[in-house]
Amino acid sequence: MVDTVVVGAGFAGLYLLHRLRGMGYSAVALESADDVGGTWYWNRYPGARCDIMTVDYSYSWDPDLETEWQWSEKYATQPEILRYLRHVADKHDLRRDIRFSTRVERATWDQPAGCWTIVTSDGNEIRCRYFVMASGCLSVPKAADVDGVDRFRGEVYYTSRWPHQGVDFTGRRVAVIGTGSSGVQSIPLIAGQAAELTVFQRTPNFSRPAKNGPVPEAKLDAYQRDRAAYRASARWTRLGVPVAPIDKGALQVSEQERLANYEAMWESGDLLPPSFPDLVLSEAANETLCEFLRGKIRSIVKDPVTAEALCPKDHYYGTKRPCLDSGYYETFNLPHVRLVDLRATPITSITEDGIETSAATMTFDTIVFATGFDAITGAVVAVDIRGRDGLALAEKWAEGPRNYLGIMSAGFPNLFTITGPGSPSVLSNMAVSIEQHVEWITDCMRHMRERDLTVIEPTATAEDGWVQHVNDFGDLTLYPRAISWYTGANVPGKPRVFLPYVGGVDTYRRVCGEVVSRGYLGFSFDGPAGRRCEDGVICRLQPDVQLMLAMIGRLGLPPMESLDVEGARAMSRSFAAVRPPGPAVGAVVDGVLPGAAGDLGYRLYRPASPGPHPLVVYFHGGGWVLGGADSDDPFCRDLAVRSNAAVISVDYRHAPEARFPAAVDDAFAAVQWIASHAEVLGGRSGRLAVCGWSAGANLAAVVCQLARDAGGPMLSGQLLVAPVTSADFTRRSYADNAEGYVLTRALMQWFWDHYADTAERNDPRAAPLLSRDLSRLPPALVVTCEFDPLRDEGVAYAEALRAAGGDVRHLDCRGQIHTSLMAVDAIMSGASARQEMARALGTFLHAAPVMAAGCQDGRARTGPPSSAA
Ligand code: N01
Repeated sequence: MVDTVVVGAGFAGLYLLHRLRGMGYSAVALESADDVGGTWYWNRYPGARCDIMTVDYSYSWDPDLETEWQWSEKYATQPEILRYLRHVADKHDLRRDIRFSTRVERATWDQPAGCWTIVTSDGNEIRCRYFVMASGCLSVPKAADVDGVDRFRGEVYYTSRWPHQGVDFTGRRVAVIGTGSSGVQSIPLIAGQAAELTVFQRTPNFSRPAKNGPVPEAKLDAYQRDRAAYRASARWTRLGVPVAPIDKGALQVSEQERLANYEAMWESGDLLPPSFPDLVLSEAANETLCEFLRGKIRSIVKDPVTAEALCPKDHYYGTKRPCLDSGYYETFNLPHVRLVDLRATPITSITEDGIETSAATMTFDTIVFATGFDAITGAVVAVDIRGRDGLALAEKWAEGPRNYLGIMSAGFPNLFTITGPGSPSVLSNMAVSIEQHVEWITDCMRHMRERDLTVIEPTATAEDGWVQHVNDFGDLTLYPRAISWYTGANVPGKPRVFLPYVGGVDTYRRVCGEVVSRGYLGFSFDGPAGRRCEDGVICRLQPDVQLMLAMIGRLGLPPMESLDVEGARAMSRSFAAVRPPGPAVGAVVDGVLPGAAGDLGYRLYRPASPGPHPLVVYFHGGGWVLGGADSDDPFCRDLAVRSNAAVISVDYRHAPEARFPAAVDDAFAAVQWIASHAEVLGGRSGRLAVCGWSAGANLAAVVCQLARDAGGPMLSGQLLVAPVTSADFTRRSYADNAEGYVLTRALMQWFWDHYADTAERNDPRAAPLLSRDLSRLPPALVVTCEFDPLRDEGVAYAEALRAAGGDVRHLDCRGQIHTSLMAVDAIMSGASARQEMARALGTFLHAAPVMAAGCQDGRARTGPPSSAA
């Protein structure tokens, strides 16, 4: 029995062994190769080298190593990296705990004993408390899924399993299948030897010149000046490499500035240069880079047909792993090199003598498969791992991996994965991510030892929450759209799930730290000291909402309620001035209409399609105290574009200058005027809905009640976004979300105090939820946000409308805060809710309008709706 069995003796396994030993744990590493090195042991093809600068792609845990090992090049070759890992193994005497040429076949959790039984390829059994898969993300070669491979009588090589003695291609006719990093790196060197080289390309990949050479001076300076500080800064970057971020998007700068950045990127020979943050988010932004790179390919490759075939057009830059190369595109200008575009002429089979495509039969002496890996999950599910109650990990992950933090999976106690799915892994500098996992896992073991705990396992709640969070983050980006090994799409039959965590090394590290500081949130422990569990979900906000809150936090602004009214209005205006403008609409017209006590401004947004359009009267938010057409402008634009309705955002008098019921009187007067002037406004008569956000939604709800009681105007629907429906602060959402989510309990109190006297707050024109009669109102969509003090009063209003027989839908926006749905083009996770709102408006406005009660039964009622108070 050993404390820990480690699978793999690559970058991760070696550090883990060292660290475990230092902490006094017994450990054995099982390695299928006959030496250390992992990926750098196997991938010996010509041209194999790293493409993150080697000073970054190296260990930071041994300070002496940092000075005693000098990298000869910016991007070290495979032999040099392998020498480095061997040196580390020798220096720290790690080999004595590694069993080479030993493959792990099976691992079974022994519940009563609380340990794992590991069965190896030589038939041995090892029992251990902890079992750690340090088996690498790119270690299981993808099976050759081309018909007839076994028939070929010539030589066959796989870049991922290259012969140790090397291959001499001199005088040979060579085929290379695959143009990922391995193909792109090896093709120029194979072309240098071969008599003929034919490259079979299914999908062109983006590649930039590596410009290899000595480590750049600036980099070396930064690194040598203070190595510890340099490494520390890498740990808190998005990609695990110290790069100064650019805070503007590609579409926010001039074309000149954008192209200058792309040119610098091309010249840098750096895989991860400073780049625009919207490249991973926006199709339009990314396309500018794609086109720049296509231009480079066209300028290098002389034959225009070949150049065009080499231009990636089916994915956005970065969504398939981009490459760095040394003369890749130039290789296609050589007379003995040709490209076969498999999209145009697919391989039909491999024959005894060569390769047959739909267009030709070609003869070869040698075929090289550079066809990639069953990435990220492949090596983990390759072992028959059985957890509690015989649960097979491969079965549990049949529809895609499920785990917590990418580190542990429920049902598999004491099993850890290093750089597993759901962690930054392949989207980061692997050296940094490996060290973080090794340290987190071993710290966790120490935590358990110190507390007399022997078994750890994530809870189902925590795991579900993490899987959701990983997917939420991925879905914000362009990554999941590509057919790539990031999504498992390269392996036939593998479930298509975006596998890595896209939130970045820094965010991920913070989250892992928070899990620990909250008592290992989401993990259950057992052992002689008893059972303990702090259950919960670590990331509940939508990722972009979380980032927005962090950014607002960094501004260090005073709470709005601590300001005077003018100060609060100025703060609101300054927010409006810096956010994205929202989509373009057909026309924007500013005008005035008669309110209850004087003219009111309005802003009309017409869709680009030919009118007349149905009309939506919109009331802005701002606690009846601040805001206006400007503050809610992007949302109104978005609504107009998505719903194809004309949106008319009307002003109303603000408190405290004009207190309750001035805003209500204005809102109702505006709706009445718009209803009778629809055609003048370019709208369609008889198709009118109301909408509002926050205090504006309060007014929209009240207007519907007033219109019903007054016998008109006829309204087709009401869209209430995060509405204020009562002044009751005792609901749970007020306690849960009192602080931290922009709209605070204190701010809401401040708004109410400015708007209405305490006695007036029970008037249903201030608190529509308190109306005694909620029947015969227009169909409604009530939208609430999970982290909003107003959430429960919105829910209560939807329930009350339904109880009164209304046609009402409630949309609960998971992970959103009160203000986030308004942040068009900033909070992308709100887009589906905004689409849902637009769809609801479309349904309202294309159905027959609801007749106000008075019109239907001839008993028009005027005055305020009846109060339940
Ligand atoms: O594998 P890949 P790789 N018929 O999956 C094609 C890392 N790495 O070994 O895209 C025809 O990227 C496949 O086509 P398609 C790095 O993270 C790093 O090159 O599926 N073609 C693709 O072109 C990298 O991303 C370095 O349409 C077939 C190619 O084979 C990762 O490892 C160096 C096919 C596979 O490309 C994997 O790279 C090397 C078929 N049946 C690798 N099946 C560094 O520089 C597959 N293909 C550090």
